[in-house]
Order: sequence, then structure tokens, then C-alpha cells
Amino acid sequence: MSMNSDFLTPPAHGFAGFPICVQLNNLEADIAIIGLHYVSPYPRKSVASATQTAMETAPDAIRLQSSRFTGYWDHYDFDFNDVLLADRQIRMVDCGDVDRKANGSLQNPERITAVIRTILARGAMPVALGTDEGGFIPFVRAFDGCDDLCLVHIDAHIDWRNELNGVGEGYSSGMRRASEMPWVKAMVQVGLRGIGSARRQEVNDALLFGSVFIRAREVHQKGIDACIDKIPAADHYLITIDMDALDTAIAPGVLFPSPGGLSFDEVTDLVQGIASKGRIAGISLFELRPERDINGLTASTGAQLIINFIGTLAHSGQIGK
Ligand SMILES: [Mn+2]
Repeated sequence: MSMNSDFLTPPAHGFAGFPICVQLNNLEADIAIIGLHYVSPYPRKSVASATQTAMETAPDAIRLQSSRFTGYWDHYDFDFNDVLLADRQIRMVDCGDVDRKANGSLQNPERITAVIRTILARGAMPVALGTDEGGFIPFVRAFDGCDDLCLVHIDAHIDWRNELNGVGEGYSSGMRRASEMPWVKAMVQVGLRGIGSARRQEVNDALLFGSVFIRAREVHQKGIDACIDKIPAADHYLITIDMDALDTAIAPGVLFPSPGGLSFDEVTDLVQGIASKGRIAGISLFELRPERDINGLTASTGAQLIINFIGTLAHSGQIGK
């Protein structure tokens, strides 16, 4: 598929002031921000489709909140008790959005997979900002060249439905579809709580696959180190965050808010623990619904998760030099 930006649209402002690169054939970067627009093809008019017509898209909402960190890359970050990028040279770009201008159907899995594959082939790490978590399915398909991949799914819900309303490529089926991909060797699901789409059957299927469940309550009670010990050893880890994993107090802008979620520190400590166990292959962040957000709070939390993630990669020596 041609990568001549037929379906990549530059944003008005790059994430945290990063330079913009929508010509992926010229991509030279360690970190590549990429916005995904995808809507689960559920037949009923679902709340999920509301974002299709929202004034502000999730990637742009996160970019807007990231703008206050523009030029701060050599500043001290007390989360690390050091400068954010650990004095390393790291090339960071924003590749714009896949199918930003599309109207109506936004079921564009082939385009998403092709774009992510190209980013990986150029040696950059994809940092995907999406809305509907159905977009995770084509995202993870692009990692077929990555042996021994462990998914770290941070979410209140397990997303193991084989289908919902006859649709198998929606936001309730992401981890089920991923489990069917031969390169996905292991899975850990962190932040589980409350009631979601899973019934006993989906829980049994996930456990039969070997998914490791770490409930939000377990994180709160035992601490993050005990949880990191439960994460399977793997050569590569692919992290995906559903914003509803985080506590509603810092991430109210989601479809299914539920109290008792993870704190910012718990998620960032988890990511740091993963970076100490193996190589991180990429990250995706889904399910921010800007039309439900309060004062951009969820988008701000999302932006700071990404900035902290980049800092973690720098401090662990996984990117830059
Ligand atoms: Mn969820």
C-alpha cells in the first residue's frame, strides 16, 4: 500500500510540539505518534459512534493537552527525579492521523495495519492514540514480525467476547482476536473491576488461553511489584491502555466509567516494571471520549501517560543514544 499520505492527515499541532511527518517512506524516528480513527461496526446506533461526529477527536484532544509540554524535553521530571529524557538524543515525530477525514464508515483495518507495519519497518516505535478500542485489532495485526510478544492490556474489562451483536471486530473483542494471532504468545490484563461484557464463558476462555488477570483491587492491596512478578517473561511487550482502567477521578471521559480504578502512579510504575523485564514494542491508548471529558482532564492524563512512557523508555535505555 502506498504511504504517500493518501490517508494520513497532518494534525494542526504535533503531539507536544513534535515535528510532523506524514510521508512514512521518509520516517526517521525513535517515537512515532499516530492517531487512529476507527469505529466498532456494531449494528445498533451505539454510544461509540458519537465520536465520529464529535467536534474534537481523541488524538487531537490528547495533542491539545500535550501542548504545554512543548520544549520541556530537557526539563527536570520529578517522576524520574532526573531530566525527562535522561540526556539522551531521541527523535520524536507525529505522523498524523489515519483516515481523519473519513465520513460515515470508519472500518479501516487494512489501512491501520499497513501504516503501523510501515512505522515498524522504518525502525520507529508506534505510539497510537485512538478512540474506539476496536482499532486495537488491526494495530496488533501489524506486529506479526515480532516473535514472542506478550500483550499488556490495561483496562477495567477483559474484551474477550467472540462477538457482540454479531460483530467480531468491535471494542468488546480485542483481546479475543489478539489471542488468535500466532505471534501473541502471552497476555496479562491489569485493572479489571466491575461489570463489563464478559460472562463466565469469556473468563474461562481467557484463562484457558493463559491470560494472567490482575484485578484493580489486587494492585491496590498488594502493590505494583507483586503484580509485575506475575507478568510472563517475554522478549517483547506490547502495551495497550483503555482509559477506563484509570480511576474515574482522573479519567472521567470514557464510555463506561467505574470507580476503584488504577492511579496514575500505579500505571506508570507498571510500565516501568515492564520496561525492566523486556523490550517494549509499542503502545496504544484508546477509549478517550472527548465529548464526555471534563475540562480535558482525561486527555491530560492520557498525554502525561505518553510523556511518562517516553521518559521510561529513555531511562531504561530502550530508545535513543
Ligand atoms: Mn474498558
